[in-house]
Amino acid sequence: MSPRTDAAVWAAVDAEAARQEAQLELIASENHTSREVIDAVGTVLTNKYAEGYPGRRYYGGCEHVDTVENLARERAKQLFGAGYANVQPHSGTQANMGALMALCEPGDRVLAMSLDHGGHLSHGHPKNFSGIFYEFHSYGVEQGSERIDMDRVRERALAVRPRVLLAGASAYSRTIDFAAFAAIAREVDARLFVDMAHIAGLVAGGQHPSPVPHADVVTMTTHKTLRGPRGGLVVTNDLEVHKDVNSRVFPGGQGGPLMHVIAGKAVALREALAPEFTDYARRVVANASVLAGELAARGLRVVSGGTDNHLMLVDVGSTGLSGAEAEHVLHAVDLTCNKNLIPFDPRPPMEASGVRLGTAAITTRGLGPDDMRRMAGWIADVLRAPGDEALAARVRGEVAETARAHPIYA
Ligand code: DSN
Repeated sequence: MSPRTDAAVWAAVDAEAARQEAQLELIASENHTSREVIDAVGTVLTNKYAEGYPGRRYYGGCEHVDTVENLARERAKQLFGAGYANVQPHSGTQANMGALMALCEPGDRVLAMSLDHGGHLSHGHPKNFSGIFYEFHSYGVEQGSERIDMDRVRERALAVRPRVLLAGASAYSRTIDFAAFAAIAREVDARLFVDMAHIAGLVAGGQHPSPVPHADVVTMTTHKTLRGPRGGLVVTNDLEVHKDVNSRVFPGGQGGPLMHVIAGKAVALREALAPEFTDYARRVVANASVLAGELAARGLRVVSGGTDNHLMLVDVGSTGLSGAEAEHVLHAVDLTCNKNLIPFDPRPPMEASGVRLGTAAITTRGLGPDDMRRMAGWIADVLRAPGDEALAARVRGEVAETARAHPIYA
């Protein structure tokens, strides 16, 4: 441990550590890594330049970081049953940049899930590289079921004739049928690109079908359900795609890899290969299912009627609040979440009609089904009586007690 002379920075870091311990984290894209992952990220590997790939670097002295990157690559391949892995993307968006550049050319058509229906910024937002450089078209969920209908995706694909069909979402709570996406991609002669950022840990833990046997390329982040450090990862079974992804990640979109983060990825991937991780992934999904059911039982509408994975979208319209207001009310009782558009949302994104809740982080700290029942009660109660200070104080106290009973870093 360093002498910590930079009091201002360490005060903020310590405050953030205290915040994470004290609040219950329901942001569906966040998690709490192990101490060992944090230790690996905080190492001297941050000092090393290693442009290139193991065995072929532009700098000397890479023998030890080569070992680390090879460990991460081998573990990623083993975990996801893939032939090849690139562990260098600094983020999910940069993994997506590498994958898109590998699969198609600027100006090509890409068919992806609509951002308003749960797709991701890097799946064609007009201000993101994806929307700037490629011609994005979208499919969405159906009105009523609020689920992806594969017949409709096929119709869109036949009409658009994309070069790349992209499956994956940031706010979709149902199982994605990757085999059906692959059949459509074959029919329209498109490449299939799956972004499994949200569900990577569920795939690793056997709680969601894997896209790896079906897709030309699969990207993910390492910090959501996979519970590693912040970063991206790409796997594929196609050697040519792998070579293209490698050259598109570096030098295409990035310079030197973050070797300290790659060490953290290696540690997290080893953790995900352990049998306990399957149990963790199972508990994440079970907790989400209980939470969604209990919220619905308390009269809050859960988009699509529930969840198959780690997250749910809750339509807060019946409370009279916007999603932004609901986020604020929940934050005031130390439940952290984010406002989110719901499908066909009449409100703009910064207001939204829903909140997105996820169970990956609270499951990591050991919360179980009984806690989910109490959580649903807290959420429903405070959303229905946002000005009730006595109620908020009671809920805040119960949240604090639950958080204390389940320390993240004991
Ligand atoms: N921002 C992430 C999420 O919350 O889903 C995706 O990158």
